[in-house]
Amino acid sequence: MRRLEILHFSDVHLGVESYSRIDPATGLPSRLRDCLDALDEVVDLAIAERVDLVLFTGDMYKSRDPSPTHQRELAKRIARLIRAGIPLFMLVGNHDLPNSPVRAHAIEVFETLALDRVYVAGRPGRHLIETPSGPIQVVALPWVPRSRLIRHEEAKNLTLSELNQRIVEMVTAIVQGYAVELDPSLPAILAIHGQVYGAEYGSERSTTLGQDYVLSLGDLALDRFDYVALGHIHKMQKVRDRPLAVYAGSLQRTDFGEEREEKGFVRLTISPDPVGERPFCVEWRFVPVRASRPFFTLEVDASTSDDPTALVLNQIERNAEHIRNAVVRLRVKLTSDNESQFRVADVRRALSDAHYVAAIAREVTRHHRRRVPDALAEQLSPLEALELYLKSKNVDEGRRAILLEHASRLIDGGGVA
Ligand SMILES: [Mn+2]
Repeated sequence: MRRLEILHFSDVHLGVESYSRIDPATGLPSRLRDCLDALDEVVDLAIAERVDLVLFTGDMYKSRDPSPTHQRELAKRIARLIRAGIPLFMLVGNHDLPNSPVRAHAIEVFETLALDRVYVAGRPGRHLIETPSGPIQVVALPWVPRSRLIRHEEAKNLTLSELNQRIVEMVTAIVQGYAVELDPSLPAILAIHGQVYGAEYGSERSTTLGQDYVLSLGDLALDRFDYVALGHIHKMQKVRDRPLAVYAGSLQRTDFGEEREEKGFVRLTISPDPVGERPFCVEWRFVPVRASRPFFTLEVDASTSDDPTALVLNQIERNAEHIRNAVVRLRVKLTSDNESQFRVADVRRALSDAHYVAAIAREVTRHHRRRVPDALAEQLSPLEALELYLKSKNVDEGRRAILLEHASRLIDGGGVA
């Protein structure tokens, strides 16, 4: 065997298009473009470096019902790999799976077509893949839906954690069964879509993380594998060293929980190693994706400012580099005293270099109301009271005059039908 060059990527989520601008010419959302550009970087590098295998560890789409446009765009990229003679192995993730086992999963069509060098794992299995540099073994563990392993009558008497425990036991036994059948003279990869113990995930992901089964890598006959390719968690991370186990992470950020995560994919080389415990050694590097859309949160504490708008505009200017082309959210702290001085239209205009403004969130601290002494309150006319109120809210004079004029007309107009 020669050196095996492998590219591992994951969690594409074609169809996640929130925070998009709509291209007026094509009507397509800009975040679809982002996803496709990232996917192109994967395919371009695989072809430029003539890798032996491209490995995808699940969640190709946002949902199990991708649109024809999403399917066509993926098919174009797969066709490029096929033309270049590069084998592609794809795992099915939870987002790609239908509810019913008789329905097709979202990438099943590529299996049904029986394409040369394209492998799709919708269920656990052991695969022998011929690559330009020799054969490699892949044990596949796609997402396993609860309903496929445990019958409904059985499941209804179990708690969630008992159910998950059962799934972990079954899945672990399946992997161990495949592991003993592996040829120790050939390199072997374990490819998993799912959560494993010891992995970290972003704070704001509103998925089912926490409710699903969690695998313990140490129980999965790891001494038989040279690399564990992981998918499902969007944060790129190495989970262990021997054998190397890595979450490639997603190619794009899907929400602000992933703001600080670097996005990309994994390039690894498996080469013969005459001295090691296994006959192979693995080197790897993380390749950042240039097309990954930055996310940026700007927090401004304007609670002591007389002119919160000016303060925020100044902060926007200082952070211009982070804001340009990014999905931006602004969080500004105000008080009930200066809230009315915050001119959101001006702020929005100043953010026009952003790719998308996700939110301008005001956090207002309510001060104790300035109470008008009771005796005085008795003497005030409604208009005078309103004027006092507007002054206390720092509404400027011109606007105050307009509001008072309208109020006066309302009060004098009297009769409401
Ligand atoms: Mn997933």
